[in-house]
Order: sequence, then structure tokens, then C-alpha cells
Amino acid sequence: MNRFLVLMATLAFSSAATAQSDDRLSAGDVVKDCDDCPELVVIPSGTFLMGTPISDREVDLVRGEGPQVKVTIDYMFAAGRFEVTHGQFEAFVEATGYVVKDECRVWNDDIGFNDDPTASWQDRRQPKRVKDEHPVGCVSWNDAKAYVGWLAEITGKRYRLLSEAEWEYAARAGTTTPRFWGSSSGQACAWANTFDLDGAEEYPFPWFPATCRDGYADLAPVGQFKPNAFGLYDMIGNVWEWTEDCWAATHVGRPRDGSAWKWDVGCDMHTTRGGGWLSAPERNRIAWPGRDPIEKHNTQFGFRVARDLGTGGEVGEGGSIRRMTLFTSDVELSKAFWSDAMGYRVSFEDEEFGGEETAGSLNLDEGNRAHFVMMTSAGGTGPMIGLLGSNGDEFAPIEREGAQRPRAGESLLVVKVADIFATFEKLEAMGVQIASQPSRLSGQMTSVVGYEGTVYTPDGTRINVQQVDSGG
Ligand SMILES: [Ca+2]
Ligand SMILES: [Ca+2]
Repeated sequence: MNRFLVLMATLAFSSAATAQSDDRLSAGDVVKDCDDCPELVVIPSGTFLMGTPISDREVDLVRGEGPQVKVTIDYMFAAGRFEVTHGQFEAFVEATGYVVKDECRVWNDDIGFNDDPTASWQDRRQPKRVKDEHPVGCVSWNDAKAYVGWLAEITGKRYRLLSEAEWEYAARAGTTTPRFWGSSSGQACAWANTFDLDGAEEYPFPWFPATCRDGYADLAPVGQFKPNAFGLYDMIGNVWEWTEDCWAATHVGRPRDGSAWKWDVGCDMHTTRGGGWLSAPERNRIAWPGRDPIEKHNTQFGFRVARDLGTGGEVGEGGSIRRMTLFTSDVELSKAFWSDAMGYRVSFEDEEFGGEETAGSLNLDEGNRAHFVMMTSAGGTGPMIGLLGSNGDEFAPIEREGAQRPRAGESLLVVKVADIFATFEKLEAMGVQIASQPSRLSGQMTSVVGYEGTVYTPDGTRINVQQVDSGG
């Protein structure tokens, strides 16, 4: 994935007041934005290996724990100190009238696990009587998204779910072992509410418990166990936690910058992380991903919130802005092209120079000056999610026909858009030279599926425009 040249910058787009107060925060600080808001912990930036090494005896490659990939999160962000509680979620429901669908997968002593139409987030059977301090459960991914959307609205801050990479980074808190306390599931009871000997006495689940006692046969109130090194509680066990990402059976192709991996057309299944109170020990591991339908309600499914801080970490979701880098040799022409045709706002790092010289990293021919300009989504066209630079031979293993195929030695950029057909209509109306109209695209090794067409920018740069339906 070194062919990706996604260069994120750290310009703040939030209001000055937010930026100022957030700018005073440092890693480990605890933040609370309103009375009913969850407490947050500021997570430091950093790099980590995501996934489980193939040599690990518990690795589950079919489920998508591998291969390990290096992810760099070059921004601080805030993550829920605890799982969102029942009381916090109730405040949201009371304030908005939001309706969570009844029916939840619960345990029934007579028939085992079943999708019970009479169970709900308020009556989720385990525990028998839910308290405000319990994590919320029986909520779907959509319910979790509605909650963070509400928090964003009432606080003016960029609340969201954690990306899967952020979740794993936060859970690891610098550790590389399967669990943040080490390797052994038998030591879980000091750190996590998992399916333990107490649970096994009450529930005859057909899998082995952790061989210790944590004091909770089923759900525990949040924060009853030791936190990890970042100060986060229950990152393993208690409730599973919905993440922003679509589930994928591999880490190949995953973004390496901490952003969520999603397809433009959406996905049926999202990833849950961290295991739960009733899960088997091998699932109560940092790297094991659950894959669950977007509207699944399960008594042991809850979530944890995240929020962007005033600087950096922009994620192209929910109206927040991501800053991108594009190469050009003619600043004025490119500005017109990208602003008018693609609907992006363009700003320049250095007005006089037009940006930073980047020819070296792009392997451009001598004399082909490459500068970069800053691109931000102006809304409406969806976030631009990536840029790719190539010099022909090194290009991604994607099947391309005719004009779409790069020629050896050629510099090429790929811009990803939400609606390629609408984009090409705009480009044609502007009189932009079209090299090839959008056609179906499939990757051999990258699992990229979607459409791609090729245009020339006014400065003669060939640009492959992609709409990626999956992968990439
Ligand atoms: Ca337990
Ligand atoms: Ca949890």
C-alpha cells in the first residue's frame, strides 16, 4: 500500500473556541462536554500493528484478523472512557423521542439464544434488571449512529463512532499481546467482564469459560475492572462495541491512516469489537472482529463514542472535512478545474510557490514540476477519499482496458469520487478532455470493485477517476 499518497494535514476547520479549548488538551486528559455526555479520554497519536500475527495460536484469519498492517494515526482524538451507559442512552431517547426497534437476541433458559420480539434495549433479559450504570445493549449500528449524531448536535463537537483502527489502537494502548493485560484469558477477571466461572454456573453456554471469577455472571456496570494504559475501561468484554467500519475478511486494502474502511454504496455488516460478557475466551481478544448486520439487536451489543479534537483527525464523514493533497504543474488551471468541475475548495500551502515540491516521491520526469495544492470537500459530491500516484509499472494490480491502462513511466493520479457518472457529466459540460468514459473495474489482488474513467486536467495530467464500490 506504499503506492498510496494520501497526505493528511492538520488544519483546523472547527470554530476558534473549540480549537482553542481542545488545543489545551493532552493525552490522558478526561473531557465531558455536557451533563448527559459520556466522559472522554484524549488518546495520543501513534503507530501500531493492526491485527494478529499469523504465528499466534489463537489467530482467526477467516474472520479477518490478518494480515497485520501498520497503521499510523497522526492525530489525537477522544474516545469514550466507558461504554455508553443505559442512562446516557435514555437521556437521548427522552430528548428526541428516538425509537429503538423492539426485538433483541437474548438468552432464554428454555430455548437458548433467540431473537425475541418482546425483548428490547429497556428489557434485555440479561441482566434481569438494567440499571443506569450498565452499558446500553440491544442497540443496532443505526441506533449507535443516531446517538452520536445527537451528541454532535447538542454539543457542536464532532462526535462519531470509533473507526475499527482507532478502536484497536485505543484498546492496545501500546501493547502487542492478544489482550491488553497479556496473553492469558485466565487472567481476564481483573481486567474484564467475560464469560467466566461465575457465568458458567448460571448460563450453560456450549463453550469454555475463562478459568477465573470476575463476579458477574452476566452484564456488569461500566468501569468495574482495571483500565488499560490509555485509561479506557471494558475494552475487552462486557458489551461488544460497534465501530464505523464495514466488516471485511482481511486487512489488505485497509486505510492506514486511522480512518474507517467503508464502501461508497454502504455495507450490510459492520464490525463489532472487544468481545462481550457471554463470549468465548478466544473472542475476547483485541483483534477479533465481529461481523454483524447493521440492524442487529443483541443483548450484548453496545458501543463507545469518539470525538475529533479541534485540530487534525478530520474524517470524511458526517460533514467533517478532510484535507487532501493533489499534484499539479499549473496552479491556476488546476484551481479552476478542481473547484468548478469537482466541487472541491482548493487552497494553497504556499501561495507564491503553489505548494511543496514533491517530484522526488512521485518519480516524475525531470522538468515535470509537481506541486501540491490543498483540496477540501465543499460538500455535495461526497468526500474525496484517496489519491494515488504512480509511474506506470508500480501501479495497483487493477484490470484496466485501453485508455485506462497507464503507460510505463507515466505519472498518474487516481481521484476517488462518490458518483462517477455525475462527475463525468460535469466534466464534459466544462469541455474537459475525456480519455475514457467510466467503465467497470475489478482488482485482482486489491478487491477493488467499482468504476473508473480517465480525463486530462487542463495542465495535461492524466487523472483516473474512480468510484469504488468495495475494497480500495
Ligand atoms: Ca463475567
Ligand atoms: Ca466492551
